Amino acid sequence: MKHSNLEALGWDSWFEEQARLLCDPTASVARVTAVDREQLLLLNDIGTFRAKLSGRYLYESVSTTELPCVGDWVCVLKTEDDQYGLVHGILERKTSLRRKAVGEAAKSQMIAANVDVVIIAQSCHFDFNLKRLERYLVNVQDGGATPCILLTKTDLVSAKTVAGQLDQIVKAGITAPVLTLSNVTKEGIDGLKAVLSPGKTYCLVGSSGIGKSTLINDLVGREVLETKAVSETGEGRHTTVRRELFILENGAMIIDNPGMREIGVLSAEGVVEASYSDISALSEQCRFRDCTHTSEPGCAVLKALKSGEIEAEHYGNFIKLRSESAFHQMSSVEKRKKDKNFGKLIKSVKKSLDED
Ligand SMILES: Nc1nc2c(ncn2[C@@H]2O[C@H](COP(=O)(O)OP(=O)(O)OP(=O)(O)O)[C@@H](O)[C@H]2O)c(=O)[nH]1
Ligand SMILES: [Mg+2]
Ligand SMILES: [Zn+2]
Repeated sequence: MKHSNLEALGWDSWFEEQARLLCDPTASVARVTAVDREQLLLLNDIGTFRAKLSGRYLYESVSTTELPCVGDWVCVLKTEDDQYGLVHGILERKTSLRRKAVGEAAKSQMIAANVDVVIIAQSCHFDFNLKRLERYLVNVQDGGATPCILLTKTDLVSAKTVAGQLDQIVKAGITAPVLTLSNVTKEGIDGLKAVLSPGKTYCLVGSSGIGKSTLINDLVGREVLETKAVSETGEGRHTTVRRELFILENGAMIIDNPGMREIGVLSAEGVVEASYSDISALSEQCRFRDCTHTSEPGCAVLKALKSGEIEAEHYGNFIKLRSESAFHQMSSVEKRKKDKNFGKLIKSVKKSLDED
């Protein structure tokens, strides 16, 4: 296997090693740029092509809880005569962005894989929400990518409103970098472009109608994505319906996503704590190492709450997020159910493969 020009797509020696262990010697590797049901759009150093999951992969990977998603690196077999490539494995993910499926405590949904930076976008106009921002930050932290915050539509609010929002972010102890921009006046776009590095993958997430696709069109330099004004009735709100990776002129990669109405928190033990830097710093001074900061004597977090050093609302968000996080809610019943759901998914994919 030779992967001379894949570095531009994020390939490195770490993935090379994964491929050596996992891929058939006759296979090559490619990156998933979009997923349409069971059909994948792949990209390698030669170009873009379509692929499907091999039956063998599906049968053998029942223990793997994930199917390929945008950003994944896969092992694929394809001859020149084949219309579709056949994917027989996913390389281990360096990072992932997931969310908790709405309404189901322990079920996760993949958003994207092998992302370097997640750009959490909120519109200054009717969308700014600190609690939601914190939820995204927890999920980004959980998957191992780096967060960056982007406030859009600055043309629709006063400079004072933007400054107030920036101030709230800082006051909440959020240390991620924050950028602001308007797709209309283009103010701030150069600032964003300056942080997008070649060979790195960025994932743009946020609510519907905040200008994600408009921004990507601007960055790509042509209308690769449909954009639409949010309707007053709230009907048909989502303009973008699939996740898709685009390569910018400077070589940076950016993933567009459908708007998310809810972001369920899904995190391993300790991740919520880790993304609240002020609370985790205080917790070093708690009397008990496993302090939950709710009722224990000698709790430094409760002390700071009493003295007003941390705000009640901030503390409340932390407690709520932690109790919501999948780790806390996962029961053995749900774990079993999760396995069953995956089995069902495999079955439906197999069925659709058989139909082709
Ligand atoms: N005033 C103003 N309008 C904007 C800005 N950015 C985007 N819009 C408009 O907002 C509407 C929604 O933009 P989209 O780019 O489709 O939003 P999206 O985030 O991709 O939405 P989904 O695909 O549904 O998630 C469109 O009518 C855009 O023209 C901005 O910075 N300022
Ligand atoms: Mg969109
Ligand atoms: Zn404590």
